[in-house]
Amino acid sequence: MAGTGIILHQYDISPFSEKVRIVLGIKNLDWASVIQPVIMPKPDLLPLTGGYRKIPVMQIGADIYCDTAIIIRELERRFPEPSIYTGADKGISHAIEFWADHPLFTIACDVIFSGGTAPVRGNAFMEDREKLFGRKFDLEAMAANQPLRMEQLRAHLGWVESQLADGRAFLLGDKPGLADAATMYNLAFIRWANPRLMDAFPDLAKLYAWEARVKAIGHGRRSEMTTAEALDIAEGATSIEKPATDPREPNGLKAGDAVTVAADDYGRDEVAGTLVSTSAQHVAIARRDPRVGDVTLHFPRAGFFVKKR
Ligand SMILES: N[C@@H](CCC(=O)N[C@@H](CS)C(=O)NCC(=O)O)C(=O)O
Repeated sequence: MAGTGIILHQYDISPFSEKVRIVLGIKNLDWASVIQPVIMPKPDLLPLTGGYRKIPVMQIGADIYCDTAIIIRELERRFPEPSIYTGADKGISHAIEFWADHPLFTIACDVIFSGGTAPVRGNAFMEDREKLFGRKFDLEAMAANQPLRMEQLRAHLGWVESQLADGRAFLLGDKPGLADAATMYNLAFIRWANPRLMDAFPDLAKLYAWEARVKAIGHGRRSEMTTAEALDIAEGATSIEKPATDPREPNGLKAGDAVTVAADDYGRDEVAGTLVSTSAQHVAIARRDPRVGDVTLHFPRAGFFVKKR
């Protein structure tokens, strides 16, 4: 077990996991990797998450962090040095993260899924992802759009190149931070799927040099853990979260409320629990599961809906 107690439920090709792994590298932390399935079912993940199926999920004892935004926020809170912020960039770093996780990630998926690595209709992976997104994919339309998406990718990557124009080593200065991790995982995803797509932009020399620098950061110190070990750790631990709801909650949420939490984009499975704590950036709910006992689940507020049951 890693001395930090960090357990990352993930799989190696998961782009969002790569975002967290880079942050673990920036902070040079030791962590345990628990490999979870790439598609449903996920019988050794759902007891921890109450139905949230996306990857990665971070576990520290009986505290379960769902979504990379809350995972990284918690890593920064528990392990502040070196910081994911490089200076006066706390707001803009999260705005860059949201851009990377939504429009940039969507473009990355579109160029990959129709750019020479097109998945085959009817295979288990595609069927799983169609369920995740709640719609049938129109593969012909995606393939037709792929050249147009490449133009958009070039425009977005052009912003990265401009950001590096003054010779800085990383996006917001001399040190790597959240903006680098969030931007980089998309590029690593495209490169993993099809290096030809990533190498299609000869005018982006500074971006390619930056890509190599971020890659060199590595992933901190990783060890392997089984799903059973992780579930046993949750069962034997107690959450550290204390009841503390924000008195300025816009809709009057308070500790003890029965609520559901769900993503507002894709994979909208509702997780039910009892409200423990809130802030503008965080919500924690408690729930009990027969396998792991009492656990506390943490989600970000941006990108999620919290509803009273
Ligand atoms: N907003 C989520 C997105 C996570 C996400 O979409 N993860 C992908 C893998 S990289 C996923 O869960 N795909 C479905 C699956 O693995 O079952 C986050 O930041 O963690």
